[in-house]
Amino acid sequence: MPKTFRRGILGVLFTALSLFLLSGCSSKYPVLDPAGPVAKEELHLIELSALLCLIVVLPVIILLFVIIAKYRDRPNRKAKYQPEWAESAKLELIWWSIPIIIIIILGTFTARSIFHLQQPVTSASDGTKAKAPITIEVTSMAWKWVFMYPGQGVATVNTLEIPTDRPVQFVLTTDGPMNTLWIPSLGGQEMTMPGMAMRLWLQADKAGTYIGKGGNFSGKGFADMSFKVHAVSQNDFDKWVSNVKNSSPKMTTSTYNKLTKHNVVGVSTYSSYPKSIYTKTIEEYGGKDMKDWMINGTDPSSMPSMSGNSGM
Ligand SMILES: [Cu+2]
Repeated sequence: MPKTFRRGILGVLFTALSLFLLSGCSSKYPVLDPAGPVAKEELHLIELSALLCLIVVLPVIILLFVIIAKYRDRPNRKAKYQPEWAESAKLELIWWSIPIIIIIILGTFTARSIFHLQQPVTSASDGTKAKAPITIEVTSMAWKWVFMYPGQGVATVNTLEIPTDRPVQFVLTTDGPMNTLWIPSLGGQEMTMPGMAMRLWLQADKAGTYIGKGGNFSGKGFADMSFKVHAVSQNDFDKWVSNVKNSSPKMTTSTYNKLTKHNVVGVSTYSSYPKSIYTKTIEEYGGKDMKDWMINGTDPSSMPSMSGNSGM
């Protein structure tokens, strides 16, 4: 290879590497810049699996070059030529035991986190005990998001307001195609499925505006199913609620039915909504045949305990 050509390749590689490293954990990559305890715990899992992968990836890449250098056929080759070589108990032991150990470590930590995240976070960002959770009922539609606040009595479309430092229990269903609710800054996604009330605990430590979106392709208007999440202090949240109550129109059953039509709409807020509409939607799609805890959307205590305790 001519020297200038080689230098050119090195230059390109170096630029690419520095761009990658210097871009850091900006808000362009919300998963790498967690704004709450759930996303933080999930980021730790991502980091752990990346590190464990390196245990395999690094030696493989190094060995590739070592083997090319050592075994290539050239005049002064010192390595033995062994075309009949087939088996080595020692090597087998190495390349079976390492992945098994990696899987055990990864499996243990992943299972621990999964069970842990089935429960609300118990402490606020300053280490004090977390406030009582707030429940938000989420309905994905073609192609919009409807959020209902049973505790506050208000509803929104394509915009989400949450208090900081307080666990949010999302209850998820769909009145249209399946989707997933995803707020990458706050944590991983959970499915919205007809006839079911799925649950997702999230919490924002920092006030700010985060991106929310659907993570599961649901047809033509899917790309427009993104919304802004405004995480604000409890005070500002209360102000927002009373503001919506005083100045926004009511969501009637006919408003709701119009929303279920296949179209893309903007942001709107409602001072009230038909109380039973969420449960009705779940029942309509077969929820009435499900077990109680799947449709009884507003009561977190009705969910079967998966971890047995929250001390993990
Ligand atoms: Cu499912």
